Amino acid sequence: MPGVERLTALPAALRAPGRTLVMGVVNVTPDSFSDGGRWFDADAAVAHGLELLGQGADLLDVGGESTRPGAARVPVDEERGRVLPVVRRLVAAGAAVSVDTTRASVAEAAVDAGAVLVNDVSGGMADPGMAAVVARTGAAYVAMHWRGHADVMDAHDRYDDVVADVRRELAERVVALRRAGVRDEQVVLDPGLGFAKTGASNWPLLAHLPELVADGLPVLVGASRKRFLGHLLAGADGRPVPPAARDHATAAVTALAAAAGVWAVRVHEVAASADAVRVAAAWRAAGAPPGSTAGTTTKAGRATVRVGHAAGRTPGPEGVR
Ligand code: PMM
Repeated sequence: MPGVERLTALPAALRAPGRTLVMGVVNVTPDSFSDGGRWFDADAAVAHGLELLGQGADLLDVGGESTRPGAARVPVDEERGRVLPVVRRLVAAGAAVSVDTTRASVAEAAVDAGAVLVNDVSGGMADPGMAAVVARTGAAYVAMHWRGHADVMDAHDRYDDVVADVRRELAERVVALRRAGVRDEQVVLDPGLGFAKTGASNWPLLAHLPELVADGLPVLVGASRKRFLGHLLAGADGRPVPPAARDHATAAVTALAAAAGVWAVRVHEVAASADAVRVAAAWRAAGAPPGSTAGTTTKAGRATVRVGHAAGRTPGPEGVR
């Protein structure tokens, strides 16, 4: 998992555990496409977060604004009121918490409340104050590839070469973040599956994950229950299967993304992905050179045994093109 050791903004356990991490989704929203409204109440959201931890989530991503295609924006006070109580309570319960927001003020308040990571699906483009907050707080930061808010994003699915274009636009975000004082040690990149990417644009990004990983910063992948999986699994009538029927396909993506060396996957259903990342770690370890200290991670102990070659490579920031 190249670059992960350098993610010093995160607690050590989330930096180089020898396997891909599983981020469990806690949507405190009435209208997310995948689980709309199920955890809208703060008590239900906290209980759900704790359940995901029990299933093996390494961190919990708390969000208060739906990014489903076509969604309207939520007023900032409403978003803050949704996420902060949940962040506080999950942090108090000992969880590593990330806040899924594009707003600098919400990110700052969540970090004050104990969040260790800001997950910004806009990569700093939605709020010009975001990069400064990330620089000032020193929190870890996911910069996702993004071209516009949910109400317009599908119209931005136009690429000459989706892999090259996404890598280039992410690299531009890294440059902007550096200019604002954000350190590379804080940054995780995400290709933004489903965001300004309908259907076919998502598959090349997955197939070429090793290139994004090799660019040198840790990578997060969020394929969970997304439309392109629904279309892939469509029956004879051509209708996409509903979000809740996409979890097995999500776990398959987790296994393949973990084999490609991503730092973390963001998923709604944690148990299958928690198994999948351990399968991938064992697989990678068995391919390590004979005589190396390759090992595997066990579910029972959540042991963090380093996985052979996964720990070896740490390209410099110049690797990020
Ligand atoms: N996808 C969603 C929300 N947040 N964050 C990151 N970093 N990457 C993603 O792919 C991503 C995200 C949309 O899914 P949801 O509405 O079910 O949370």
